[in-house]
Amino acid sequence: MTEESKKTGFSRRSVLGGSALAAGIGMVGVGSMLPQAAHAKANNEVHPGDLDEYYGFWSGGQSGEVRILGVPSMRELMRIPVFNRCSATGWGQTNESRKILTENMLPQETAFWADKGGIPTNGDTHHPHMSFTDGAYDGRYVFINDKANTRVARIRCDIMKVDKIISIPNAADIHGLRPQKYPRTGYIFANGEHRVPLPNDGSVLDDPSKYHAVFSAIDGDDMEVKWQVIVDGNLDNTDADYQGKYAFSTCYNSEEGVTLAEMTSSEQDWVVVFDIKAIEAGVKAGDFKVYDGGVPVLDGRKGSKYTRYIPVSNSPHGINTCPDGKHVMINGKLSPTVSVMDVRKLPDVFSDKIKPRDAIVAEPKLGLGPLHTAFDNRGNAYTTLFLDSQVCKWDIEKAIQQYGGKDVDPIIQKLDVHYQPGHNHTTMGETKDADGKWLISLNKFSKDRYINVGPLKPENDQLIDISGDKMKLVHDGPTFAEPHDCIMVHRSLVNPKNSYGYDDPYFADLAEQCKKDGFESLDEADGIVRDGNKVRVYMYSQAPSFSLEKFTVKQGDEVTIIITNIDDIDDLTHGFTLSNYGVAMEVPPQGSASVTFKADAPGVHWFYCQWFCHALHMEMRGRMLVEPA
Ligand code: RUQ
Ligand code: CUA
Repeated sequence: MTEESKKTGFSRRSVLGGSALAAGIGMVGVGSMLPQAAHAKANNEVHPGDLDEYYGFWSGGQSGEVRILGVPSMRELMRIPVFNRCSATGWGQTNESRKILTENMLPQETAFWADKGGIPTNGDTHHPHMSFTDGAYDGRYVFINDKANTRVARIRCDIMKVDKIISIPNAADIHGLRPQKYPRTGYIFANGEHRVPLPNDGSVLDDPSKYHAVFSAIDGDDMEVKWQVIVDGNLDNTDADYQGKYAFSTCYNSEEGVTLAEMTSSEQDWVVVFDIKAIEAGVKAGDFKVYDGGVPVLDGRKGSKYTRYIPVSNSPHGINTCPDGKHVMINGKLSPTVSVMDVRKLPDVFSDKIKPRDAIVAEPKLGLGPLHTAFDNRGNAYTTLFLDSQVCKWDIEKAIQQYGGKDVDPIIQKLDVHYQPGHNHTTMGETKDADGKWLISLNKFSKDRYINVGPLKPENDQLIDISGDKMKLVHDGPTFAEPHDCIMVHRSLVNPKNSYGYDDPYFADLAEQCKKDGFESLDEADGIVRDGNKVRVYMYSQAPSFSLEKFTVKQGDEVTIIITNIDDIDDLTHGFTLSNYGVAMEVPPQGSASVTFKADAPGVHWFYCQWFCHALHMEMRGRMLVEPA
């Protein structure tokens, strides 16, 4: 029983365990009897008109997007389309987004997608992380992985849109992703989780002994993969130190198996530590091979000078660097323990002065299914227990003392969460500026916490007040599939613009084309340019009208619509929807958007603005007249 449940004499498990009892008192009754909810102090309330203190960047999991939530209100503020198609904004359809989605594909991907719409329309985002300078968030970018199609994307935080997407060669299925924290980002470290042949061209198929997992270092400034390292085992989650020397990844498949039974057969797996300086020297010295994408690939398998393998219990999962800059928590998953690695011992591990296992300085037994650990600024760690459906708060120093033989208990409190937490996060807790105010538990199941919406239930992200001695659950927040992970960044560090500005690099191609077509600038471009069967239609929009009330094209023309929004007041987005052509896009303030399609349906087609922008918004429309061929 937890602290809370002791007070009232029943536990959540005993209530929910008896379905007859639950049915008898009704779910509303159960909810209102939950002790934490009853005693929650409502300092998470953000009153109407008041602003949140933190930006939360939530991954959207298999929805392929990133979401911005306000914390502590937990209001969803925005969705940033990344690897998905977005009906509202035209992401995946506009020429600008399609360029970003395709320009850094590998040649074989371009060929593969050519007859499938040109781009994958799904993604699986897990780990959003902001760029760092000197161990602190710097507000420039958020990076995110795509496990489904082996990509990494970058979001510009001044406009909250993706500006780069790259495909990672040689690796398969990017899972763990973290930026370098020091001196700056710098590298984005990305784990290819699944082992595949290298090259994966069909010459090797059902021979897993010839498969590899590959670790990648991407330059966050130019978004190019600078080097890769082949490892033994596989790569799950990753993190970096606060010194700029090492990165480390968990491996749950040291067995190098391809079935569940094989992958879980051994009692021990490991964490692989990468020596960044040694790898950079290896690249300089030419100690690599090149497979795909022109990237240097170093051999970091056992015995290599670039890596060390630190044994930990079977199937570790999350890895989290503590804001103290010294400790790294390796979450046991199948083991009830968290292994604490001291980064100060790593130089001795690499020089073979001590055994790899000697870098472990504590291993508290916390409960069943530890997956991820978060931190406050008072020396405490918070670990999710997936199987126990709890968050465990524990004292790092006491865990180290206990490992040294002292009779102390590091566990401070276990709080029930609902249900099965994966990641958890504290405000600013993944930086040296951890502030110990809020903890989010990203629970994989909501079960009975909300009115029933059918067989597919939302996930449940719970907000926990950690500012006092005890954790207090204060809010349940349903989310759609499936925020794996989030970060919470103080609002003082993020400074988005209210409008783009016509000279934004986002519109560079359009600006160039509009000059070639004889217009002064995008905000003045208005008219039709015919170039064979290619027609470019320029217009600008100002509430409540488009500068063109109609335009005429011929059936079969390839039409490009280029629209610039010249409204210069805040929060005045227009849209362009072309009816019965499947065309829709966002036209942002002081910015442009373009889309290209084939005018193959003759007749009258209304285009209209789909952002309610004005009292005469309904009248903000015009006609495309398509002459039959
Ligand atoms: S992993 S639930 Cu994709 Cu971040 Cu741990
Ligand atoms: Cu512009 Cu509605």
